[in-house]
Amino acid sequence: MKVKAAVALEAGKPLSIETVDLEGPRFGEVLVEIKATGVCHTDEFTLSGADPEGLFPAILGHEGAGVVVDVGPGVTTLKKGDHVIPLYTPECRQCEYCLNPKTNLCQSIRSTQGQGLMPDGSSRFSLDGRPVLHYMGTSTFANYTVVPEIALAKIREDAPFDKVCYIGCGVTTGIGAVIYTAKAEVGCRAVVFGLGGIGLNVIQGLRLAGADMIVGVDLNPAREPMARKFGMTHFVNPADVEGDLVPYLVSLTKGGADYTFECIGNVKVMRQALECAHKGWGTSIIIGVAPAGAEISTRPFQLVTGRNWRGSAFGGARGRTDVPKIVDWYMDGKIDIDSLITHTMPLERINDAFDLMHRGESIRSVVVY
Ligand code: NAD
Ligand code: AHE
Ligand code: ZN
Repeated sequence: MKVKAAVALEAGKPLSIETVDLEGPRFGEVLVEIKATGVCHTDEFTLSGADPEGLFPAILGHEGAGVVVDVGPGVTTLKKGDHVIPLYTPECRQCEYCLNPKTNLCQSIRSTQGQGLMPDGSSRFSLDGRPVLHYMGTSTFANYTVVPEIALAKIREDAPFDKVCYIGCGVTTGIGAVIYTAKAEVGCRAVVFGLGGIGLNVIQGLRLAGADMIVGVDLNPAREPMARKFGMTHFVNPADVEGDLVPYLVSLTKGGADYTFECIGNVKVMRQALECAHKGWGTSIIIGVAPAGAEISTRPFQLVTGRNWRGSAFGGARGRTDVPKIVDWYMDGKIDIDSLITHTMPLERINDAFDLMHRGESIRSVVVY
């Protein structure tokens, strides 16, 4: 079939709106009509050329929601008409990783997914007869996409696509990092670095968890009002701090934070986030994605003296199990998604979403098909 897609033809160039060919679903695959998709900083990261796994031409996008249109042979858990959220972290429920309660990183299709291919090693998309690669197994910057059955969460049918698409990445990543990865306790103190589409969800996760102190750190002062609305108790703009930021934050949190979250992708900030975690027990969680070649560093003494350095992908959530529950939290009014969706646009204007992100003017832009 012919589908409308924003194609990343090469790194560092705007997306190109094209009519591309999409083959139907093969064994274990599902054809999904994407109704809405968010634009995450990770899409920008890959488009920029900073992603060591970035491949071109490809159809980016990993924060979508839509409806099942057709299923391939062997598909048993989904049917035409089901509402779904594509999962860049699938959940096969059978691999060594899925069977280990310590991780959400299902590895059953990770290698082909990283090569921009479906599990059988081929692409369903093509343009003028030449293959176009998938991205993160989801490719939601197309109005129809093919996704493996194990990479689709079935969600309730009354949930609005243009809001719950954000649960496909940012909402789950932020809230999940607090609930599933940190397992933050009532009364904890936390510092959140980066108050964008991810960091603000970390803040609402901390509020859900009952944190006593939620410090937000961002260079963009315009982020303060929204962060306060979501539960931030203290705002710190590093540009306004005289001297080193780390001792300032250690003093503000009365000895260091129980939990810190890096939601930027800046390795210098990752070090600051570790070093303002409390001696003896503080845990720092890296969420931000850093460019190819970047490395983190600290004095090993920081770890010897009881700080913990961890990372979180997709908030530690197991998508087919946890995403429908997070959709329920939204529908029950337990979490706010609407306030964070600052811009919506048709696919033809998707490059505006990247411009707004670069200028720090949007929290989340959502493309509605
Ligand atoms: P965003 O652009 O919406 O937000 C980033 C925020 O960081 C902005 O508010 C910006 O002003 C602030 N910032 C930039 N440099 C700073 C600095 N030096 N000090 C303080 N604040 C600074 O991005 P986002 O969509 O929230 O994504 C954040 C990061 O998380 C990205 O690296 C993204 O790729 C990554 N991410 C990771 C996962 C995961 O599963 N681990 C999932 C989604 C996104
Ligand atoms: N491909 C990059 C890393 C990108 C990355 O870390 N992706 C996160 C999700 S970001 C969503 O916005 C993730 O889930 N990582 C786990 C995985 O298996 O990809 C690189 O550096 O190579
Ligand atoms: Zn994302």
